[in-house]
Amino acid sequence: MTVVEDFNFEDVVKKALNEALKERGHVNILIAGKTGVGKSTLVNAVFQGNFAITGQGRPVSKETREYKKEGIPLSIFDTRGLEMADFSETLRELETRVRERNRSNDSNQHIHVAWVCISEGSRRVERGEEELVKMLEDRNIPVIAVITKANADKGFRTEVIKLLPTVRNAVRVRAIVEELDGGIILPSMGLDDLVEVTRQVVPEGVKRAFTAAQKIDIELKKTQSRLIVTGAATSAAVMGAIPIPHSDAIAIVPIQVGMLAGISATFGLSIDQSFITTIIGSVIAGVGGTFAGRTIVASLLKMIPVAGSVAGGTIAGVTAALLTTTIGEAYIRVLVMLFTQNNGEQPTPTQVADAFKKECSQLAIRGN
Ligand SMILES: Nc1nc2c(ncn2[C@@H]2O[C@H](COP(=O)(O)OP(=O)(O)OP(=O)(O)O)[C@@H](O)[C@H]2O)c(=O)[nH]1
Ligand SMILES: [Mg+2]
Repeated sequence: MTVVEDFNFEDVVKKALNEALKERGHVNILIAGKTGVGKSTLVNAVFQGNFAITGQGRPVSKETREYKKEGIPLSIFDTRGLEMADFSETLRELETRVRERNRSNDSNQHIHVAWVCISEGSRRVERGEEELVKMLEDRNIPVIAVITKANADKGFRTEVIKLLPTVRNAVRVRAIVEELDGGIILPSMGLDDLVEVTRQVVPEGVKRAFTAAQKIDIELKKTQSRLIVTGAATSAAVMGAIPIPHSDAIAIVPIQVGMLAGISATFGLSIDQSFITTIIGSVIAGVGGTFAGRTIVASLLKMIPVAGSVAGGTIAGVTAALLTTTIGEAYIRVLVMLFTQNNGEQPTPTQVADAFKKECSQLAIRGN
């Protein structure tokens, strides 16, 4: 039996999907702060999917709730009660949970970063907040102080850093557009800084999950996706250079399917098998007109049972790499456009498939 006959399209897709999800990981963020400081508003401003207002969340302890959303690789642990006179009970409970989670062998379970939110208008840091920061740093969880509802610093940020010396950074944010008397409009601010600072401190293994879940910095999704394209192009070049008759074009298909799944995951699309199959359909429909495209399409079709009679072809290493890069870059362009149009929220599978098909057919025109 040859390598070619071993391939099964469904298996290729399933494997690509599992790997993309595994490599993306899951990021867990603890958000603490007095009631009303703007935690939920902040979460909704930074992350996809109206995270904090969708439902009540699962109670983790008396004062903490966990928020998750299908398809988004993020959990938010929303904690309050630290301003209460008996905050030590809240803190102890939280410490137990954090210790349990961070002992897990599965790093996707750990709390990776904490945002301790203090409203700028309050002009003070509470004892409970100081103790919380200390407790988290003792457990090696990086803390970022978030100064919410920012509109007049008056030296407060410096004060926060002085009182909470172990925080990695203190970021002033305004999560919503604010309208002052007299029609003065203050735009939102600081969200991009908060995303950048947070991305820097989360562990390497969940940076992709964080990049996917946030909706502020689309460039970040693009940069991270380009690394996937480069890796895939290199693998494709290697595969294309191995002289196995009739199998080399087929051999690069899993690489390209993996690349498309990886980019989808990095942008924060909710992906499943049918989604990936659909976007591969977009490539086939769009790029099929070019010479190099025909080779690839032929090999793709061969793996889809209905079209099994179409012959596979051979493809040179350089062509394989170039084609992989072209398809990857086209897909990134499409996702950047759609996410930007959608203010960082994910487009529907149909929107992605249609736009990608269109982009690929433009490639076909250029390629001829
Ligand atoms: N002006 C202004 N108002 C804000 C900002 N962020 C939040 N708010 C307002 O503050 C109020 C409380 O915000 P939430 O996000 O519900 O606060 P929270 O911390 O989640 O409150 P709890 O869930 O009760 O602990 C809402 O009316 C928000 O619109 C901001 O940056 N500027
Ligand atoms: Mg809230």
